[in-house]
Parts: sequence; structure tokens; C-alpha cells
Amino acid sequence: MNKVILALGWLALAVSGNALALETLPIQGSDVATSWDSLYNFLVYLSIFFFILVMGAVVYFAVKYKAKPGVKARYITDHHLLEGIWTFVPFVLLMVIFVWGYVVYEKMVRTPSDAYEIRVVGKQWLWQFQYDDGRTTINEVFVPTHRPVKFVMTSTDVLHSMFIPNFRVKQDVVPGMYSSVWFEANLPGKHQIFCTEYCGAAHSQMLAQVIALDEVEWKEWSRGKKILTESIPKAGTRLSDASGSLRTTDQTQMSAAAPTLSLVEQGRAHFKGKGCVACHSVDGQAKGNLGPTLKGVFGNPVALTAGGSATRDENYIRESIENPMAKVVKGYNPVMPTFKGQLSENDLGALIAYIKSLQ
Ligand code: HEC
Ligand SMILES: [Cu+2]
Repeated sequence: MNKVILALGWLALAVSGNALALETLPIQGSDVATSWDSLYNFLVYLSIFFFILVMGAVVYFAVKYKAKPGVKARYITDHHLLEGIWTFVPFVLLMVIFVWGYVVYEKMVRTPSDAYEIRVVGKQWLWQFQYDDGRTTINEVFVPTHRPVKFVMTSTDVLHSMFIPNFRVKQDVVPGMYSSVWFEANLPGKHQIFCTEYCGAAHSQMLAQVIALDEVEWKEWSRGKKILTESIPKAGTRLSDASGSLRTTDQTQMSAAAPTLSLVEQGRAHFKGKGCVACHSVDGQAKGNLGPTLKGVFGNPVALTAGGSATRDENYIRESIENPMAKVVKGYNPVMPTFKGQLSENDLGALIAYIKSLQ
């Protein structure tokens, strides 16, 4: 009898544990969060159902078939119907989970092509954000609501990971390459960012905020106004009548050092300053046979000397600059010097933005 009470105790504990799991999710700050939660809740309810079913059967059979003196247990071999059911039902359920999971995953990883891009650099121990207009911010990133936003991310030192619980998105940030994550914030206000890859002593303090701005505020920010972030509440707690313009200052001062050049202009300056212009044209004309033109290359495939082709995305351009021998463009000699170590992550981000703009 004691064992039965113990089993029932475990049962109650497990069920309440699961019920708690349903209550502890952060608020839903993006559309993906809603789909993600539905799947998560389905999994929890399914687990509760089967937990009760299996544990209930264990307890029931333990009592019903308790060994009695003088009674020999009957030996049962197979039961096709039963076996068929317990194979088919889990198969169908797992397929439902697989397809559903795939659909949500697809939504999370397929970045809309019109997404607003922000470059992110993770370093021990802060997050830096770089915008098209040349501004940078530290540990706060300003994004519009109801518009897809894409982070193109890299690290200057070790592995970090961008995790925004309210949006249910997470992506590793890796030194030497770019990874990306996208979301569409649907709730204005502050959303917490965590670094979720252990990255050294102050890892737990590598925190930042997504500051999702409503339409009015986003316009102000885009015009170069400073947003008074202290007065912006956590997402979900915002008063409906709060007007964005109240939270911007009248001076055109920036949240970070005021940039004189946009990102593309900064990239153009590096392109000149580092001597890329000696070998690469940007107008589609061939520069002798020194190097290929960089006009209209971004996003398009290129044939390689070693055979095959490569897509000229952020990572390809980066590799071309840091390790030019890795993929040599067909028809050219491998004469490009490496620029590894000569460009900061911000410079690289600007150069890539510039090459991207040469369409
Ligand atoms: C000495 C001449 C030279 C200089 C200087 C030079 N490159 Fe190159 N670059 C080349 C050559 C030759 C190729 C083609 C062969 C290869 O892929 O290495 C090339 C290839 C590239 C590619 C790939 C182009 C494609 O069509 O896929 C990119 C991107 C690039 N360079 C960017 C740069 C940038 C940015 C700089 C300046 C920081 C730079 N290069 C400086 C000679 C040069
Ligand atoms: Cu980190």
C-alpha cells in the first residue's frame, strides 16, 4: 500500500511540474513566439496525457497482479491488435510532432527578403549593434515593430549566442564568420537579450535589451533622434496612451557617438584606404586582369578556379577578404593579399555593406 501512495505522490508531482511548465513561458513578443508556444504546449499536454496513462497502468497492474501465494502467473505471448495499436499511434503522433516542428522551424529560419538589417558584434562581454546609417549602440538595439528584422552576427573573441526569450529565437555567434537570426517584434517596449553560450567570467552579465519602437518612435529614431530608453517600460507593461514622441529629445544627438558617415560610406572609405581600388573596379569595368569588378556580385554565384561555384553572400565576401586563396575566382590569378587582422569587425561590416550596395 505504501508503494501505491508513493507512486501516486510521484504522479501528482510530475503533473504539477508539467502544469508549471505551461505557466512559465515569457510573454509572446513575436509571431514566431505564438507558433512556438502552441507546439510547446502540445508537447507538454501530450506528455501529461501519456505520463498519466502509463503510470496509471503501472499502478493499476501492480495492484491487480500482485503475486499471490499458490497462484502461478499466466504466460501471454503476442497480441497483434495491441501491438499494432501501440506501434501505429506513437508513429502518427511522432509524425505530427515532426511536421509541426518542421513548419515552425522553417518559419524561424527563413528570413524574409525585405528584413531590416542590423549588424551585431558579440565580444567579452557586451553586444554591439551597427546600423545602416553608421550609428552604433552598445547593449541596446533599436528595432521597429511589425517589420522583420535580421541580425547579421559575428564575434571578436569566443563563441557567444544571441537569445531573445520573448521572441523565442536563439542563434550562436561565431568568431570569423557570420550567422543570422530574424524576428518580427509585435510588442513595443524592452525585450531582454541573454548571451546563452558560456563565454567566460562575466558571461552572466552579457545582457542587452531589444528596444522595440512603435511607428512614431521608429520614425524619430530613424531621423537620428535620441530615444530616452530609461523611460521605455518592459514589453507588455506599456501604457496604451503613451506617445512615442514624448520619449525623444529635441536635439539631434545620437544614442551613441554621432556618425559622420553612413555604413556604406564608411565601407567606401575603407575600400579606398586599404587599396582595394587598385585591383577592383566598382562600375563593372575590368581593371586590366588585376581583379574582378565588384559591381553586382553580391548574392550571385561565381565560378571558381578549383571547379564548382560559390554564392557570394556575407561569409563568402568575408572569406575573400581574410583568406583570398580559399576560393579563387575562375580566370584570375591568386594575387590578392590577405587583409586578416587589418580590419576590425566594424570595418568588415562596413566593407561588406558597401560591396552589397554596388548593385
Ligand atoms: C593586388 C590586387 C588586389 C587587391 C589589393 C585586392 N584584391 Fe580582391 N581580388 C583580387 C583578385 C585577383 C581576385 C580574384 C581571385 C581570388 O578570388 O582571389 C580578388 C577577389 C576578390 C573578391 C571576390 C570577388 C568575386 O567576384 O567573387 C572580393 C569580394 C574581393 N576581392 C574584395 C577585396 C577587398 C574588399 C579588397 C580590399 C580590402 C581587395 N579585394 C583587395 C585582387 C585584389
Ligand atoms: Cu557571451
